[in-house]
Amino acid sequence: MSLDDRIPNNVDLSSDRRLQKALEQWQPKFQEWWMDMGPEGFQAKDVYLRTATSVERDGWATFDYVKMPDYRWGIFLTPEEPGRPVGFGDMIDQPSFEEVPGEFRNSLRRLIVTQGDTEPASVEQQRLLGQTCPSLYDLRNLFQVNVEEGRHLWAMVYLLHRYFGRDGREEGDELLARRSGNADKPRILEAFNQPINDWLSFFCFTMLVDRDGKYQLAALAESGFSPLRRTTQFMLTEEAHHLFVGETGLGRVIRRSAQLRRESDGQEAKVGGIPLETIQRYITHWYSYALDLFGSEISSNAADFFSSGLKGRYHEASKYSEHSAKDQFQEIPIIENGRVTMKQVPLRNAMNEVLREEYIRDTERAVRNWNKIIKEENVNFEILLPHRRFHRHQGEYAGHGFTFDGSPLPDAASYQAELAKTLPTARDREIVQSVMTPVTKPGQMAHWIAPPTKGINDQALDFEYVRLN
Ligand code: BYC
Ligand code: FE
Ligand code: FE
Repeated sequence: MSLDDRIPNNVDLSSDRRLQKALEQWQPKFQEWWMDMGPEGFQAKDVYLRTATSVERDGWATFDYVKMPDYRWGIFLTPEEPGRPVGFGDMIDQPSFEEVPGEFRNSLRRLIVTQGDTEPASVEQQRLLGQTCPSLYDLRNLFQVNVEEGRHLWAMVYLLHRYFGRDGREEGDELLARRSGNADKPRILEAFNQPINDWLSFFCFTMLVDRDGKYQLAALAESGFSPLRRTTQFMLTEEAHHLFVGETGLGRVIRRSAQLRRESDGQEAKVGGIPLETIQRYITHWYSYALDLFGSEISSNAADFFSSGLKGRYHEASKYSEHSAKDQFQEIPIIENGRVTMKQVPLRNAMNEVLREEYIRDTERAVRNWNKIIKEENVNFEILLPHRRFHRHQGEYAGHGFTFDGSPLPDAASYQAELAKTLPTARDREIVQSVMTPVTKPGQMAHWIAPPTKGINDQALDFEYVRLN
């Protein structure tokens, strides 16, 4: 571990002067981007942050007050696994790739760039949220997520610089040039161009979109390209907290809304809460965009990624016994003449759908837990996930109208009516905005959200997680 180098790392950066120099030239550009596009209004504040300082399973992070621009963004790979072969696809059992195989160069670069692009995008999307934080605890979690997404960008830029030479360096610069939501230079994937203007959206995003990140990273953590495998494995350690923030954040909003609904006879908006129906519509919005992130149900890209050993299935090594996925098929419902029809697809071409299914199961688990919370509060309401066909912009179902439950709709007008009922309305957004007033006294919580069950790193709930003075 070289923690005191200009760029903290465990990749022996100082032994490769050219690479070190190239990354040290990228570093000030990253810093400049962080000052421009990172959390607005809090760059000079002390934040109680964890910093990755080791890749051991226990004790990999150090907690302390840090000003965000001084955060030690580093390059950390999990330890080498000598002798671990490619685990799936056509190159199965051959030695893992330590350099980029020429024939896979383009697909690999595309995977790394797509992954890398999401990291700064999310920081851009979240940059104004500090100004309306529901508590110092939540404010700190927002910033923790933001600095770690910055580190994930570093992880991808390291791969680009180290393994892709000049075009890798150009891609590294492009990652700082695209902007979330910008019409001329948008981020690559659509969920990362959607605005996040309030904390309900933030919790939906970290619950549902960071969770796509978990599954994509896990698929890349099976990669036969060893540096990609090792870097994504370590990213997943940090990612767990992002998912915790999202899942418990939504759970806390749901609990508070249920309490206020009971106390106000179903008038939670009148007593400063967010109606459960509004929460439902926000979840519906973000879930449908998150499903798009898995790509087309039938994808030759996905088949290529799998064949070449670059991107596996979720827990490929531990969960499956057969790793070629050859001569196997998956039934995918497709749309033909306005009807849902089953189509047999080679399993390799269905890998996006296979990963999406893991994601859906995991999300359904979280929804069951939220519904338990609502029950505990003695309120009669159920959060539902829309059908996977509903409101999709990518893949087989894009361009077709479906109900929330997934039934085909005959025309554009009926689809528009369905969307008007199921997606956030102007009134929903108004209600949510109306409760977004900052709460910044240690230990205090905004009225619309229940407190968390415990603090960060065993600190008390009224710990000063961010020093604002
Ligand atoms: N929006 O065969 P298809 C995270 C494009 S999140 C816009 O369906 P493929 C994080 C696609 O690029 C995890 N465009 O797609 C979370 C292709 O374009 P081209 C991010 C889309 O390649 C929160 C065309 O449509 N990581 O880490 O099989 C905070 C048709 O392609 C979208 C990864 O995504 C979309 N939603 O699968 C911070 C992993 N979907 O080439 C961070 C790396 C597809 O025709 N990426 N397109 O111009 C991949 O594995 C694949 O690229 C995808 C798409 C799964 C995304
Ligand atoms: Fe990330
Ligand atoms: Fe994340």
